[in-house]
Amino acid sequence: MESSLSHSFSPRRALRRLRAKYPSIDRLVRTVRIIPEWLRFAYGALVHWTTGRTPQRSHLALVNLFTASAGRANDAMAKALAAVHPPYRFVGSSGVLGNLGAADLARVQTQLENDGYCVFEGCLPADFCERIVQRTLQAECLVLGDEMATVPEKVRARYDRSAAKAPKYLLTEDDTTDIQEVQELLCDESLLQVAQNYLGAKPIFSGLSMWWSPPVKDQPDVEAAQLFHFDLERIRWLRYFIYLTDVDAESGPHCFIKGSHRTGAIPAEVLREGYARQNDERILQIYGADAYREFIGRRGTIIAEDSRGFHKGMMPKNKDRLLLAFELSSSTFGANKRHFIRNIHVPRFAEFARKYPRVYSNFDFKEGLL
Ligand SMILES: O=C(O)CCC(=O)C(=O)O
Ligand SMILES: [Fe+2]
Repeated sequence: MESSLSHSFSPRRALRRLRAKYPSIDRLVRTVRIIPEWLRFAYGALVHWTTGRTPQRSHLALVNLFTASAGRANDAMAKALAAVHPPYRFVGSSGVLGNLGAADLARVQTQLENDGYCVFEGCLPADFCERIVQRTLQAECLVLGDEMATVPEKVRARYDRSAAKAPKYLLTEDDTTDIQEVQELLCDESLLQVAQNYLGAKPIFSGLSMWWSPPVKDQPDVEAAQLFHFDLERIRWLRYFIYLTDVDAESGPHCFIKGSHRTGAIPAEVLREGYARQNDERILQIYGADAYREFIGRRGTIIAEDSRGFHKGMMPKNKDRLLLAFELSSSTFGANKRHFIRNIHVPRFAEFARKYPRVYSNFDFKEGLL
């Protein structure tokens, strides 16, 4: 009985054999299998176009399309976005990243495309960073970390640098955008120009976040992004990680795997696990120690990064770190999170919001502000 079963024809087994033998059949099967995901994505794109919000299932379809195509689906969508939303003509490209001329912009672009990151040092004066630090210490933060996941209500507290209790103290988005220095950065032409070049399309400030990472644990915290992962909240994006405190090997430097943002750079067996966190051993085994980057830098250092590649914040050992992160994307399709602007502290910010509306289209300005 057993042997007759094992010799009976199984369509699944036959298809598996055919796929292994003929790559074109394998490609066809994979294409057919992701058609429902494309349909969910298309439905979500329509909803997003009409309402500005993305259904959760359609955001998941974006993630599934990324993992099923090793990033090719995102590349195709990004090309379409670039055609529909071609770049702005910004007046200049000087700002905190430097006095960027055409040759500098080309060099940055090449490095971002090839390596996935570009580090700019000494972008912000120490007193500029310190003013942000002081503002964050007066704000009520969201207290986050793996241990907090079991607490049903959101816990809020001020961050006390000498008595931290959790691995992440996140400022609310609205408090972050209410800081004068942050608003100055929001209308910085060097940040806008580099992002626009990378996206090939008008950039949108699609996500801002700022948080303290204190040394409170002896194991990396998943919630605080201390294990390798790739971000996938958008179709195509560039992130700026801005150090507001000095960061050395003890204070949880940001880490990136050079080149892992490139299409096809994530092996199929890793992609099959979907959107999963990975341990250091596996990542180093795949990419080699040569590709590993750990960004040590004084406050005022800015890392431009395509966080579609593997990255993490290292667990701080004995010093804390304050980081401000900007995400600029060619579309807000994906995670639904808008920012509220309750005050204008920098006239140029309002001027830019009027002049380049798409850049600030993910912000809700309090009535009468613009
Ligand atoms: O803390 C860091 O350096 C990385 C943060 C991160 O990966 C994220 O916010 O997605
Ligand atoms: Fe991340």
